[in-house]
Amino acid sequence: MKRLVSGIQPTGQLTLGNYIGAIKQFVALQNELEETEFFIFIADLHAITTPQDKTTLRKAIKGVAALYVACGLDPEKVNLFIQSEIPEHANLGYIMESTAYVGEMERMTQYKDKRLKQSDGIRTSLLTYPTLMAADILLYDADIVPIGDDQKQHLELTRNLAERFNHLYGNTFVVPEGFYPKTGARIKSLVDPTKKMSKSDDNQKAYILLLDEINVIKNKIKSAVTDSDRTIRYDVKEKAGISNLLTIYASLTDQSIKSIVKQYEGKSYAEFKADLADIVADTIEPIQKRYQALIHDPVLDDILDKGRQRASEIARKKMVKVYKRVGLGRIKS
Ligand code: ATP
Ligand code: LTN
Repeated sequence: MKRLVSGIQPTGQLTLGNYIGAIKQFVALQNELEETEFFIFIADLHAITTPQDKTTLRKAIKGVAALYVACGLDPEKVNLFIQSEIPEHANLGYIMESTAYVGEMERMTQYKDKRLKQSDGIRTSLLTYPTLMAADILLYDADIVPIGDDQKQHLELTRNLAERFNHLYGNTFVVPEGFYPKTGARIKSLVDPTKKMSKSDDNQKAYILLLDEINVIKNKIKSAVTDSDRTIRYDVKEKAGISNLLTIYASLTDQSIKSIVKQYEGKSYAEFKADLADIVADTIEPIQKRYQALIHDPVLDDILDKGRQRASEIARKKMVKVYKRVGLGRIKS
């Protein structure tokens, strides 16, 4: 049986970018992939690489879990759990720090970008973040890791670390493959379509939150930055805004961009945006209803307990093997 692993951070609230780039893929994959066990976790340890308010963080952890299920993740098929509840993630993270080189960490573009946004007080864990991510994946011998393309570099590093460790200590880890969505790999900001849609953006108009009010969502789409030209066509360089909206349209309706462009030949941006606003609203409204029903339901804790139990079983065994390979601790007589 193969294994699929992916994580999502409980920082801020989930955006349409997260939905299209990650959650929607998980939901499709859970129904498509046979003979594959799914491990999806809330990466709360990753969240504290930057300062967090503890009450907000606690709330976001369960909120993200509830939203995953509301978006269609099936707890019968998927082990959904919280990263910090499995201490082996941090344990293996340290082993990965002892496998990786500082130069490799410093070359990570996400680190370089995030460091620029902060002037001082940059936490060491922000630098070593990719080693924890590698641990998240290697702990479960993941074969498949679905991620947005912004995480490609981290996955490449994970593959290198797995190979390096296997070479140093003997074959221990499966070298994972990335799995990138065809459309919607990177949804862009609605205000500056050259940047990715990010929940940590300072401008609230840049992103659509899955829990934004429906009217707010529609307005954000309608006021998305486009260009002064009038034709609706896909051209990321010249028409980044419209191209981004086309990508969203295509992902949510499972149509090709080509057929959408044809459908809107001769139509105005306003018409196109109004239709897209309805499509986005129709996707998100039922998710919000399911979320409201679930967030205070004890069944959510049952789901997270069940996920933790299964994840823990595998993680514990793996760490015993890793410690043995590295020569840590004592051999039980
Ligand atoms: P931040 O925006 O605060 O940097 P993030 O949303 O990128 O955070 P995560 O919450 O860890 O970070 O992302 C979860 C998943 O969603 C990842 O697989 C990531 O690649 C994907 N994702 C995030 N933003 C987008 C986006 N704009 N388009 C497509 N996928 C995205
Ligand atoms: N770094 C990822 C979230 C993440 C992840 C993982 C994804 C943490 N651990 C393991 C896949 C597998 C992000 O910021 N999107």
